[in-house]
Amino acid sequence: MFRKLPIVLTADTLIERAFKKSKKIQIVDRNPLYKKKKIIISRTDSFSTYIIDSLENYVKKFPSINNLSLFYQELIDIKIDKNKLKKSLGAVDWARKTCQMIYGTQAKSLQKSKKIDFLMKKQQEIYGRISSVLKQIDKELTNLAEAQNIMMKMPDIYDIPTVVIAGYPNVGKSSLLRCLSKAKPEIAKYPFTTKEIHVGHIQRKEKFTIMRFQIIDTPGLLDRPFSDRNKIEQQAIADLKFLADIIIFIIDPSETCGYPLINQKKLLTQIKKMFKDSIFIIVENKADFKKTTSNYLKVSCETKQGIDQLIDELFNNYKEKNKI
Ligand SMILES: Nc1nc2c(ncn2[C@@H]2O[C@H](COP(=O)(O)OP(=O)(O)O)[C@@H](O)[C@H]2O)c(=O)[nH]1
Ligand SMILES: [Mg+2]
Repeated sequence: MFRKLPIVLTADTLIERAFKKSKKIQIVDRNPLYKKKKIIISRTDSFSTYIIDSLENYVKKFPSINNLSLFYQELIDIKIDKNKLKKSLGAVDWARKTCQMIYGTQAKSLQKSKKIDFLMKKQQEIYGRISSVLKQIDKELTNLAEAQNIMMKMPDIYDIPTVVIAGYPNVGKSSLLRCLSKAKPEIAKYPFTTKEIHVGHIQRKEKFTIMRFQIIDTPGLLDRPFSDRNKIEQQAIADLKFLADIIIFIIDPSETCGYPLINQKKLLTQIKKMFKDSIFIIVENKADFKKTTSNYLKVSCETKQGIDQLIDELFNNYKEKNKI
């Protein structure tokens, strides 16, 4: 999602790179005076433009946080101080404009003069003033770099219909995610816990379009009673509310998962209370091993029985609720 953000450099590194690039410039001219003049002008231009363009790129490519989905806004809120970030972006934009102004006004006097001493003095002045502006925003650049670093590690979650899988450990959540996904699920870090988030996708051709779901397994989050949670985990669960159009809750009637059926049903009641707006599909897994007489859909991740029916239910329930 945010992997392609530009890498924000510190003031010193930016200046160093701008110098390095400008020093590579050579000019061929038989007239030694013109040659010197042209080199000074071109190098000054290269130095200034490199810095102005970099600053512009940092601000332009930064995602507008208010336009992101609520899930990301919440994630970002936990890790990043939005006001501080706004201030940093503002400061970087101010620096860009200031550098542009410094270069714009001074560049004209470079063009007019033929005195190498004067040209060199002007060049040094431009270098000095631009460098000093950059140094003033060094802290802001570091802030931006930190914010980007956090965002780049965020899981790729898109604004498309989303299925979240819940149920006690070992009931078959990861197995079901693999069963339903077209490709191997991607694994990303949940930015503020040690937990991971596993994301797969499923799509189906409908009458007029291709309908696509992302399916998410959040190991360690929706698999225990909520009273056991620390604050950060509670927040992570709360964030999932913005995502979960559908919850697939898996029950393991064989109890080979190690948890009695009665506890599994208690967890279901808890999750239902928390995810009031989501569609619930309750499945009994491990049907190859044990089946009950309940009305729940019976599936097996081993033999794939019931999986096609589950996929039908996913698409049909979503379409029905959203009147598609
Ligand atoms: N017999 C049988 N075993 C299953 C089935 N689905 C999962 N398992 C097994 O149950 C164990 C836990 O599965 P896993 O997907 O890791 O559960 P999770 O902890 O909920 O993600 C694994 O050993 C799986 O092989 C199934 O449909 N039938
Ligand atoms: Mg698992």
